[in-house]
Amino acid sequence: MMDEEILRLLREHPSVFLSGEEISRRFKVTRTAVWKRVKHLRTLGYEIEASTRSGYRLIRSPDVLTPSEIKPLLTTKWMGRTIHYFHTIDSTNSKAYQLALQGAEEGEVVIAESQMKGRGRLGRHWFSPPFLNLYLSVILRPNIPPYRASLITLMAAVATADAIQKYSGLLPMIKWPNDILLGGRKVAGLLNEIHSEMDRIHFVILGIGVNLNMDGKMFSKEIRDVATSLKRERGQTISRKAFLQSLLEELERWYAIFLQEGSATVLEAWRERAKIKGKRVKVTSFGETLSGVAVDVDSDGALILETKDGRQKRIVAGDVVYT
Ligand code: BTX
Repeated sequence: MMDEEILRLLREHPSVFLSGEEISRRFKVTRTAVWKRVKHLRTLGYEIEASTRSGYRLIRSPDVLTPSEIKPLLTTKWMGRTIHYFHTIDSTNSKAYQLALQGAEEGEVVIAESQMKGRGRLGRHWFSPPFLNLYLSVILRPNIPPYRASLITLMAAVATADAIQKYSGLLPMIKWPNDILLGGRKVAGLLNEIHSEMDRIHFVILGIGVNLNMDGKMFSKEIRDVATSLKRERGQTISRKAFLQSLLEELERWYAIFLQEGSATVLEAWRERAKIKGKRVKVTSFGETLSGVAVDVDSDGALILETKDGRQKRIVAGDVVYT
């Protein structure tokens, strides 16, 4: 807590030194205690100039996703205004789920620098090394029936793809239902979990993982050929803070569009990014694998597949491979 307060004070006076005495007076602690906090902040990557005569001055902040780093950058009205930040956590989705059960509000966000048990769909693992990427979960409380919840996944995929494009100039594609690809490789994944009754959603946890600064060799062997990062594609280090700001902005914008205009605008943007119509695909859904041609997604976000015998199948969940 005191670290955050000291940082706030130093940020408020970017071009002058603040004396140790002044800081210690403000927080009613000794000058030695202030010096200890400064040393600690330095270990976190804050570059703080210290002079025995003049005091302390903040030179540069590290690219960490703490609330005090993120909040001044936020342009959103409500999304991400409350941030639950963790250095390490099992899974941001699990934490957000717990918080939502305890009454956390729509727009509260859980962010972690790394995840020990980052989750993909169907019990799969999401590779989540520290300080390189983005792992976040947003709590939403949409007033829609549960059968329409997969539209939230589509909405979030569009928002994530837009944030990537706006930030990097690269052109991401969406693969049904939840992969964001750059150059055919997965740069981001979405895991949405809902808590609902038969006809009412209590909340949706929108889990988003975006690979930002991982280099090729940092990916585990299993995913090296199928995964990528923005840095890998763009050849430049990405500011995680700036990207997060962009992502929250796009999520807030697309969620508002979804709530106000219904699914049509979201689906149009999704189709434009997915270009799925006419693609030959193999879909695995609930243990069954089907081959055919993708026709479209319907108004609830389900995939419509035309099988060899000319019949159309509606698939609500599954994995797609292009063939
Ligand atoms: P998915 O089931 O579609 O994808 C998981 C598969 O993707 C894995 O089996 C592996 O092959 C591959 N993979 C694993 N890690 C990565 C990675 N970092 N980059 C690219 N490919 C990878 C996708 O599930 C949903 C992922 C959501 C992750 C977010 S992070 C924040 C939130 N918290 C949490 O626990 N999960 C979500």
